[in-house]
Amino acid sequence: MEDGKPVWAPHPTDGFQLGMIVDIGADTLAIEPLNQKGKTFLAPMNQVFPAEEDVNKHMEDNCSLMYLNEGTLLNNVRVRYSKDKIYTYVANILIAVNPYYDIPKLYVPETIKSYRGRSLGTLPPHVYAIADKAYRDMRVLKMSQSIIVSGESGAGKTENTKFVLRYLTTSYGTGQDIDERIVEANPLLEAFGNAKTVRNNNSSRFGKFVEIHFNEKNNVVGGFVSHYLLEKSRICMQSKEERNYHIFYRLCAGASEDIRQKLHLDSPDSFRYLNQGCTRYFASKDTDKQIMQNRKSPEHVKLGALKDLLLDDQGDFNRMCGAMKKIGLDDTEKLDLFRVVAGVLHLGNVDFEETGSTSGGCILMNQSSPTLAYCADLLGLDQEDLRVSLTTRVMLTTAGGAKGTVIKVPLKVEQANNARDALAKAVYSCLFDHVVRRVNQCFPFNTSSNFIGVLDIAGFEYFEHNSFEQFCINYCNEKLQQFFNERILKEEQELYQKEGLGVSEVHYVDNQDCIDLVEAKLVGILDILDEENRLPLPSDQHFAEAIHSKHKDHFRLTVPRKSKLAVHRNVRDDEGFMVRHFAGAVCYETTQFVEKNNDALHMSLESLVCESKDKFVRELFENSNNSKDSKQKAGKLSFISVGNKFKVRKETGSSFIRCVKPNLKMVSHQFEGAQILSQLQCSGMVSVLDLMQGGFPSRAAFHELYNMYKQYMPDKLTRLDPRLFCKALFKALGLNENDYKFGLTRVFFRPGKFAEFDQIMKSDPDHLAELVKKVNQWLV
Ligand code: AOV
Ligand code: MG
Repeated sequence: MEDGKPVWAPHPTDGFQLGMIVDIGADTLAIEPLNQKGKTFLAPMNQVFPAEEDVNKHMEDNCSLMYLNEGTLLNNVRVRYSKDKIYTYVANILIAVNPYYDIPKLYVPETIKSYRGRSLGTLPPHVYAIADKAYRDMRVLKMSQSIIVSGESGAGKTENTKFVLRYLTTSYGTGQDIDERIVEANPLLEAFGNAKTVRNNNSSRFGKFVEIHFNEKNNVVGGFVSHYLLEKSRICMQSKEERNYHIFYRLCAGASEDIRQKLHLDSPDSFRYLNQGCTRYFASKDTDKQIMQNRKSPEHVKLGALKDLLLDDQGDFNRMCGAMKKIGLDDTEKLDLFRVVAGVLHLGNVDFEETGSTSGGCILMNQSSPTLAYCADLLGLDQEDLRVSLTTRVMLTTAGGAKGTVIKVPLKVEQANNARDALAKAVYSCLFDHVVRRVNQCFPFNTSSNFIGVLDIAGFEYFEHNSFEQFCINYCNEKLQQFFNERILKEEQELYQKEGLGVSEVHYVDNQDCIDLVEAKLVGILDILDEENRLPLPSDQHFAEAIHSKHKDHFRLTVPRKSKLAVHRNVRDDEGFMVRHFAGAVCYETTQFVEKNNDALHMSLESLVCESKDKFVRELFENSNNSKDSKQKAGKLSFISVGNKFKVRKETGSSFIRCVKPNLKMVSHQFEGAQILSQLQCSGMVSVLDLMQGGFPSRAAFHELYNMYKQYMPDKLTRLDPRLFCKALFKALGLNENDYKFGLTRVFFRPGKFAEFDQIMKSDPDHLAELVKKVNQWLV
């Protein structure tokens, strides 16, 4: 960095601000902001970066900039966002900023058509270009492809995933039902697996990997959805401004009178599982306005539905029913789903109170209420059996040598509440498994040559209170980050090698130690947790102690400072642990870890539902193999497998889409620099830039350059083969030899140098004539 040249220096809210270096200290720089003369401030040297000469210029591929660093990346993304150009490449990686409004024509059928068969970079950056690249790679390399979509909640992962699916089925489908079904499965999955949270009105509370399968002619033949980690705690409890899964409210709002009566439905306010959170769709006026802009459906506008917030769920109910019909669910199947949903709602309303007797058990509160009867009826259970199973627990005693005597232990109120909630969670999560299974039956295929898979899982999460869910999600992301590092960095090095560039190896931070900390046999946190669950009296506290004692001096693990955990709750020091993830340190509270890993449904309840009179309910449990041990394994395996899936599937090609949330208000045209910067850092984009800055990020094949520039050049030169043509041209132009390298098939440029070269070639005619003269001279 030189004196007098503009630099990007840290700014608390914008991320970076433009300034000039006015003094250089030992490890700090004195910076004078460009727009605030005289307001000089100090900044750490490693947080100040050279800026481009023209900061209003933007590039489709960030690697075409002269300086590759977090300052120029953030600025490039910002300038583009302000012009509604939400997509930007960093080499082959796509950055997608959520616009929070419908950008005209961005996704229309004509746009889909225009991207078909076009290589990356020939048209403006787009999620369609990534989809088409995956398709072409699959066809040419005869190899399945994965597209990994990541980003924080509300960044646009699910929307972009849907655009990819829509693109592939439209462009490469056979025009049959199946294409439409792959797209229409989404509303159904979202009804059961999405909910309103403070971060996203339509937040996916499960991860998914959607595969589109192709035959040997590379046409769409079917699809397959795998899902991971449905957030179960939400079924029984939501925070104030959040909601339960959409389906509950939609059913209450939209069901026909006939169904309402059959299922004894009422307003959401009357159900415990719904009335702790917000029972309406939109929490604030701001989001209402936003949604109003987003939703263009005529029925909304006509009904003035946004005033009456309930009506939105009604509209969504109708849309969902439409989608169900399109994918082939008949009325009986639909009613099966609704019956179980209603059953869960009524189950939630069952209340207990102390008996007052010495046995210390509990009884049903308000015995005359029909709640229990409704629930038993809807789930096909015997009312009396249900009551007994909720208030007692069957245990096998070993006392007095009489091995295996069955006794019934009365439950305390709190235990009965837990049993009820465990049952609700088990029923609903089996129902969700069923929905996914059912959706998969809608696009079956006999044979498939290859697939393109799209992974949409929650990104790295870090809240004020972090529990088991965040732990699982962050662990998944740790695995995905490792995969990203290996893929991007390894590929880059392999390319340099293949082209004979002789560039020294690039280094990156390996996070294997963090992954081991979680998944290692016996000493990994997951195994320690399982071990805890096997104890007669598992406790969160003992679990935390076990972790700390097994990993005393682990670089990635520390005991959180008291202040961190104990701010709002009375949590003891040892009831938590802090993990240094690749994206930052996160403090986990172990409260409820044991319970959440377990979600134990006690034996009597389990056998009760397994023997339900209702065939549908019975099958829900049969198919999901709900026995405690296998369920525990399956639950854990499902998220381990998110990460492992990619390890095993190294043989698939992969592309990355990094989604970015522009602001916390969920509004359009607002770019909050600092928090966008932190997302770019977390997603590994900044490390990629570091790699590129030291390497040769822009590259062009000889024949491409030849075709691009031969029109400007004299005949003598165009008779050379493309490689020699380029060599001669570069020499004639007097390009600095440090700025580029010739590989076997292409030329590699240092950051920004290709753009410089291109500018010379496309300069005004006089200048070009001058150039041609030079080339001629050189050739003589
Ligand atoms: P997420 O999948 O990343 O969050 P979504 O894909 O659900 O985020 O996006 C959140 C909301 O942003 C959507 O409901 C849209 O209103 C809006 N949005 C996203 N992308 C676009 C786009 N390209 N054009 C217009 N609006 C968009 V989460 O599932 O919460 O992690 O868990
Ligand atoms: Mg989502």
